[in-house]
Amino acid sequence: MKKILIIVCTFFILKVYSQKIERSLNDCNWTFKNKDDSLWHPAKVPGTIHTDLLENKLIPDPFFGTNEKGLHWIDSGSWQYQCFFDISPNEFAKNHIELQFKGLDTYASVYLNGRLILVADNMFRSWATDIKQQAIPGKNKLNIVFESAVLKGQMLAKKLAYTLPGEDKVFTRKAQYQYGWDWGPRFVTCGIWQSVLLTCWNKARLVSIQSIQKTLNDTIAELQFKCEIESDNEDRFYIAISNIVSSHGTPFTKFYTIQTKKGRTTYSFDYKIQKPKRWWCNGLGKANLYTFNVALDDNNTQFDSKQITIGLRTIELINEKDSIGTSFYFKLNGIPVFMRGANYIPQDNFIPRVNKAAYKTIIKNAADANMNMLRVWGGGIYEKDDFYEACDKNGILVWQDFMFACAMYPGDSNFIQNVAAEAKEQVHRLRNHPCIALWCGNNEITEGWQNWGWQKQYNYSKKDSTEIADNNTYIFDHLIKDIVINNDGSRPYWSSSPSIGWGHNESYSNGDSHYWGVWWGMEPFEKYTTKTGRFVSEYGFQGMPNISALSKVGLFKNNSNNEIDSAVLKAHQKHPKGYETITAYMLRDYKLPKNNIEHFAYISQLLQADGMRIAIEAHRRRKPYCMGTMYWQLNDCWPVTSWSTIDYYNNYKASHYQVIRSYKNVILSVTEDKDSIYIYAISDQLQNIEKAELSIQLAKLTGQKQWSKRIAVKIEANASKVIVALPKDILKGNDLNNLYLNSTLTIPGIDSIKANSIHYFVKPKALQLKKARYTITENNCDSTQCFTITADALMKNVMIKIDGLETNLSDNYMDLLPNEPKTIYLPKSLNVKELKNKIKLLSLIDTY
Ligand code: BMA
Repeated sequence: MKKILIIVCTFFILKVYSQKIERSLNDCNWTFKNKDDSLWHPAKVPGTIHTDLLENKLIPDPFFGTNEKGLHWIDSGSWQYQCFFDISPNEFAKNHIELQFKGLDTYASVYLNGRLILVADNMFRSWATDIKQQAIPGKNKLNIVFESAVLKGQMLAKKLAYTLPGEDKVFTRKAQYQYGWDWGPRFVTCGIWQSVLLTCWNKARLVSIQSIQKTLNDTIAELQFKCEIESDNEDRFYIAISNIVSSHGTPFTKFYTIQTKKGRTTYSFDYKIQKPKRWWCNGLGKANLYTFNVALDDNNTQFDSKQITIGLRTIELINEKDSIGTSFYFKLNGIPVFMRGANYIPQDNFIPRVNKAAYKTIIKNAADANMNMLRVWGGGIYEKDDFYEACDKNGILVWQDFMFACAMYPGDSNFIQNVAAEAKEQVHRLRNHPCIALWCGNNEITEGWQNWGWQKQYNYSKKDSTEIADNNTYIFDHLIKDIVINNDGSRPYWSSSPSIGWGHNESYSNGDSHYWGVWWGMEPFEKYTTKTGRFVSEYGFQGMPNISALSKVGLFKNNSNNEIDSAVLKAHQKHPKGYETITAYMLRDYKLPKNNIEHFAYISQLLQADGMRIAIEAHRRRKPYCMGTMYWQLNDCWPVTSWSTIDYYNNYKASHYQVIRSYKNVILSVTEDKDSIYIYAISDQLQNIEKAELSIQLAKLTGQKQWSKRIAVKIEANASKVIVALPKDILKGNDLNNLYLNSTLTIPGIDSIKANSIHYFVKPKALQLKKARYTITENNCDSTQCFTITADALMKNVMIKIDGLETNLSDNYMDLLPNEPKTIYLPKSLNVKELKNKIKLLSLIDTY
């Protein structure tokens, strides 16, 4: 008996002795102070210096009013963080005690019990060090000193004989938008921006797992798992790989034996999945995912385990010479897919405030808007895991920029080594995600260097100019490209977006294009129809945030500042000519509202929505010439007037409702020339619609039908086609200012409308709108909450507001046709009966 007990105890002790212990040090009562102060204050990890100062009421809200200006002192200081944590006897007994910082922003010196253990200089890398030598059993003191990135940038810049475009910030590997952007304030923050982990382990551990898809067809997926294992000695272990998602068949484990070497070695294991379910992007099918558990064992003990989630799909970028120029489109699982998406920027200036729920919400919003791709733009951050997990689940492909934007970067060896380590780490972290579709070297560096007049502005000598160009060519055409090829190899690499600037005609026939003739070039929206690239990865127009967002940051604090030229409004517009540009475009299409900021904000949103509609429809009509439309920009990092379609508080602007409509799988789009009206059906569906009915009606704004027609049509799969061309004779005898054309596509036997388009023949300001009478009725709509609005004349751009409530609705800012009821759905959690009296409508005529 005693013997058995000894064996059991030894086994148990051995097992405990061997198992890895991993825990977070986020909650070990962190404190912070200015380096020159003596008083410590409570801090949050992950966090930033700005949010810690705010929580301790040491600064006002950085986003409120004009506060930004008064807070720049923070970025020139040095800040210190500190915490005490215990190391238990069990932890201390391990051979390895590793301290890992998932993210330090940016220039940090880390001390453990007074000894320097780590120096960090890149926000985009994680930092780990073994502290076995410096740690003590019991209480340990961890101290981190952050130096000013602004001062560090200045110091590094001085080492160069010339100034680089982008100036001091380009020397610092930290989110470039923190230095201010044309939609973002300048808060060059610092802090422990991601989690801190303590890992204690013995004998061996799993460092990383890469899943490589060797073969994929309907019967089989052949995978290879590459596991990097760190081992103290030559030893024998088992690797157990289990498919743990029961919806993909019985969970099943495969065992492999390995003989380790001392140090880090990568081992490969083959794994087969029968009848694989492919991962599809939103709109084309289910985003099927497979989760695997990988365990490292010997006969008795599990030393380590990790989970990875993958999707089985092929992704290709088709970038080939053709009769037009050079194509740029993606094939997913062998099928050319038109990308409908947006550019994404960080959701806050202070990233640690963005939690998992916020990531889920924004990606759900993108999926609900019928998007299938987002571009993670190069002036922000490589997003957190939560972002990519949400994209994997929602079928949102990701165009991933490396974090370089609108500037030229240095080429000294420290910088290059730092960038190489960063790129490698990020490719390793993200390469298992099925959502990642493309790696892109940077945003607008080729474009900037060739077209923005930098050579003249900075008066470079020939030698300096060549050096700057060569350094950047090296970074983006060699260094990062090779890292992608060697560490991923399954996705395409594109060195700079766009490859050609919008001032050159070739940009419309080659590669991806950023078309900024509208907005920056003051060209009319109609230019979107002619200046269409092969894949338009940026274009956009500003719209103000909802007035509720602006009041949160103090717009209506006192009555005197509720005008367009108030200091608060100016502070929340970062484009040098933002409001001027909005006003100039407004005058073209709308009547300028008189001294009413609420109306001005509303019309600015309509204008933005018009721009989005015109551009998206133009791009989609040109399919397959054009195979992608990604507007600038999905979201905001603070409350601001910007190109975003969703404001900082997650309110949809009019443009976002428009995007939802314009990004549907099947849409109708109407164009005119001198003699004819063309109705296009654009389908991204993979199946033909053999029998559909198109009903077309010409009516007065008050509803009197002038002309109508019904025809049977076929909608071709994955194509854009004119399904009807009507002679303009049908307009004869009508006043175009009092007319609309309503086209509706239905499928016999199915109740709901497949696609719809309302077309006007004049600008909104010329429409002879009449004040409509309307009713709002509660509806019986099964398990959801809804109400129906019916108006007796056309109501242009009805903005539904529910007093005291901020919520996104199933539709808003839409045109209501005379006597055609429109049902609006609310989130289930709301009660329409209670809210009915609070529903208010504003339409265009109310602003006259
Ligand atoms: C694009 C972006 C950003 C900028 C936007 C609007 O080109 O890459 O640099 O915010 O234009 O100006």
